[in-house]
Amino acid sequence: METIKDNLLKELAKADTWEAVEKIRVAFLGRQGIITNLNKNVDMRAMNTDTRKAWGRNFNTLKTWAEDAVAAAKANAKITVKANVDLTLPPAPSSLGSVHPISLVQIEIEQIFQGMGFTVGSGIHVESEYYNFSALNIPDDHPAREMQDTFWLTNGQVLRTHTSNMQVRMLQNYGAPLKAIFPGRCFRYEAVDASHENTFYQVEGIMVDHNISIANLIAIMRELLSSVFHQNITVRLRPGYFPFVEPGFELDCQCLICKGHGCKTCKNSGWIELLPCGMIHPKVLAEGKINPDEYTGFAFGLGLTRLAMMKYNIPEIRLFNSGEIDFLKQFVPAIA
Ligand code: FA5
Repeated sequence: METIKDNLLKELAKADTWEAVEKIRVAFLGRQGIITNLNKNVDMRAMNTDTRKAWGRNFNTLKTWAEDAVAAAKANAKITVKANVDLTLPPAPSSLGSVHPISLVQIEIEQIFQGMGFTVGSGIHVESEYYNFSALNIPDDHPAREMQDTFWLTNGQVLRTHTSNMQVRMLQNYGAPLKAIFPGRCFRYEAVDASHENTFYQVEGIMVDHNISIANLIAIMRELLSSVFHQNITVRLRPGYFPFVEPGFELDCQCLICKGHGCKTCKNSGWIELLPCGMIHPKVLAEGKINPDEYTGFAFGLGLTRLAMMKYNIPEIRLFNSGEIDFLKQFVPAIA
């Protein structure tokens, strides 16, 4: 080991470039290097325990010493620049990518709700049948639970079909009063078309307090839509059935792609289903350990992907998950 040390020092003394030191490192410490081979070539089994321990200690000391010596030599060595590089040139423009349009609207919505005092939460994608369905008063034989609509996992869990899976979790965790939104990705076993994806985004929102009424719900929905669209849009509110709200509503937005005349995005109806909502069912409040005699609340489940389509005039939902660079780079550049 002492001889190896002397030889390494002599070699390093002669090397005056980074590349020369690197060659020495490979010769001594590389995979077939002198020091590496030293360990491979001794027969450990022939040694008694004390000798083996002493050998191991000495070997490790030598290796660490050699690594330090090489690192110090590299730090002192001159770096030779082989390529004809002009170090004074400004850096080439870099491509930072852009923020995904769904993230853009999500950020905007989070800011709008934070401005109204809502907390922003997130949610889990792999969910129990209880939180995705049962806790929401969805009957055992409801068609939404069937294989045709839901991705079931072999362990009995589901890929959440809506962000409503977080309603009872949030109520149980935070209690009342509560003002929160929780955006995220949802999964449905869908036949994909211009406005249906199997993987899409929603933003769930709940507000629970004393005396919350439909008037509060409508006021918040109005504030949300006018802040997001920065323009007058035509909406319609109609009754909608969801087992976890009573009464329930469907809030549709006139299709901004065809201005209500009918196109493939709105399936020629002139309307886009965007914002189902309603007053939280007393059974759901009770599942969330909230006393329904004391508190009331509203909930909504905004179709975030569809909102992005309306806001940015995107007629085809499949573009979002397509990875199409030409599509994506139309949106604002990423913040470095
Ligand atoms: C729900 O998912 C309910 N959880 C919403 C809700 C929450 C109602 C709270 C009441 C209270 P729905 O299945 O309609 O409802 O979906 C909500 C929105 O998600 C739709 O209006 C639509 O904008 C969007 N959406 C639904 N399915 C898809 C899909 N396959 N692709 C893209 N967007 C979809």
